[in-house]
This record gives sequence, structure tokens and C-alpha cells, in this order.
Amino acid sequence: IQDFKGVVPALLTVFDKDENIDEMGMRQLVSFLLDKGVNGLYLTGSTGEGFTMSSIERMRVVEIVMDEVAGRVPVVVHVGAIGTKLSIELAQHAERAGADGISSVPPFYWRFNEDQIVKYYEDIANATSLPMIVYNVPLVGLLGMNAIKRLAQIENVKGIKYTALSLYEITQIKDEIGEDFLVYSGADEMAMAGLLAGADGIVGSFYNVMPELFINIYNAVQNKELDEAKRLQKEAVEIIMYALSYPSFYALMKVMLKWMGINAGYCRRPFENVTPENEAIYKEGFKVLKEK
Ligand code: HMN
Repeated sequence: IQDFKGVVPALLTVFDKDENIDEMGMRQLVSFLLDKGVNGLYLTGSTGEGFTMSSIERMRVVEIVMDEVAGRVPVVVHVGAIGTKLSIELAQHAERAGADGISSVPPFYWRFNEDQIVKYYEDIANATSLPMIVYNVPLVGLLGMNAIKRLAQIENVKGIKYTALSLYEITQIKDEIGEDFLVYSGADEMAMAGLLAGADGIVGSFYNVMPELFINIYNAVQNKELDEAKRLQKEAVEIIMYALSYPSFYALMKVMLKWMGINAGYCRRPFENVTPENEAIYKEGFKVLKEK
């Protein structure tokens, strides 16, 4: 898992018009991203619409991707589900499928207390020998520093995906838990800032559609070319902000990939797909941004 660093797309899941997993589309997207030079893949998370899929379908996505990647980059599988038992089944499957790590959002919907959250991660982490990347995401309620420190004590817990906006905590985590504890910055708008705060890598949605731009940001930060990193990040933020103005931005990213010749298909309901009218509007909008 110490190789799981750099730019990692939270992989989109490709569905056809009838909401079925599109195996060819998945393979095409994976091979496009690997050709661009991404450093790893993060599967069936929020961006992968993991919670819209049955366990069997999630397992199928993992199998397709593992086969297509064929060991070229590390793969982490998000196994979060609405019950520990379900998450364990997904985690054990990920291990059998050859994944390099697992990750999970904290248990959600009901409000669990810190002890219950820690126990959830402990149970899943103990069910396989894979490293576990815990997940701090505002959508589900943030883990406090105290909870993060407790989670870091669990044997297989090796890092955290940090999607909160309080980036100073990335520095604190590195200082107080240790340099080896991996941290991934999860807000694409702040990729540069996350890396400067000490993150080992960036995991996010927009790396599906602009992998090169973020690889350049990552390299610029590594090489301490900060003016260049800032210029590239500003360019990325303009595109991200424009894309986020569309209410179903995962669907818009799939359309952006279509413009690049990749059949990334459609989203599952209740996400809305992009109508032909909106597609034309956004295509023009992105063109104007590019010419700026
Ligand atoms: C995942 O679990 O799929 C993602 O890695 C989540 C990721 O952090 C994204 N957050 C959400 O989709 C809520 C970001 O990449 C986000 O899409 C981006 O920063 C735009 O706000």
C-alpha cells in the first residue's frame, strides 16, 4: 500500500442506458486512465456510485477492473455498506480478487457514536489481511482527531482519505500519528493545498476526466515548482466549478469522457443524466473556458 501514492481517480462506474454495468466501457475507461499515467484506482466509492449497486454488482466491477489493470497499478476497493456484515463480504471478496487495499466511509444513516464507528472499522479491518484506508467525508459526518487517532491504532488501518476542508488536520495527522500513516486529499479543488499540507496522494472524481492536469500539479508540487502548481490548480478549479454548476456532475463527467472518445455511459437513477440540450450548453461552456 505504500505504493498507493500520487494521482488516483475515484473511478466512475460505466452503466449502459438501462443501468446495467457496461464491461467494455469499464475496461476502456481503465485503460484510458492507465495510459495517461495515473498511479492507482479507487473503486466503487461515491464517484463510482457504489451505494446504487448490489453487492454482486460491486464485486463484478472489482473483478472487471482487476482483470483490466493486471497488476499495473495498485487498486483500493471501497467496501462501505449499510451494515458491517455486508462490508466484510465485500472486503473479503476484494482480497480474493487481488485488490491492494480496502476503504470505507464510516457507518451512516443512523447516527453511530465514536465507539460504534471504531468497532465498525475494527471488524472489517480484522476480516482480511488487506490494509484499510478510513474515510473522512463531510457528507456522512466528520471523524474528529480523537476518533482518527483511535482508528490509527487498529492493526490493518494504514491511512485516511481526507475529504474534509480542514486541510491543516492533514499536517496534524502526519505529525501526531506518523509519517507512514498515509493521507489522501479528497477535494479536487484543493489538490495542491492538500499535497502541500503533507498528503501522499490525491483521490477524487475529476481525475477521471483530467488526469494529465492533476499529474502535472502533483509533479509540480514534488519538484517545488509552486507557481506552476498554482497556475495549473487555478485552471483545474475553473473547470471543476463550472462542472459542479450541473446538479449531477458524475453524469456530466461521463459526457466529458464521451467527448474525448471514451464511452463512459450513464449514471444510475436517482442521478439524472445529461439531456442533449444541456450537453450542447456545457460543450459550448467548456469551449469558452478553454479559450480563455
Ligand atoms: C469517492 O469516494 O468516490 C471520491 O473520492 C470522493 C471525492 O472526494 C469527491 N467527493 C465527492 O464526490 C463528494 C471529490 O473528488 C469531489 O467530487 C470534488 O472535489 C468536487 O467537489
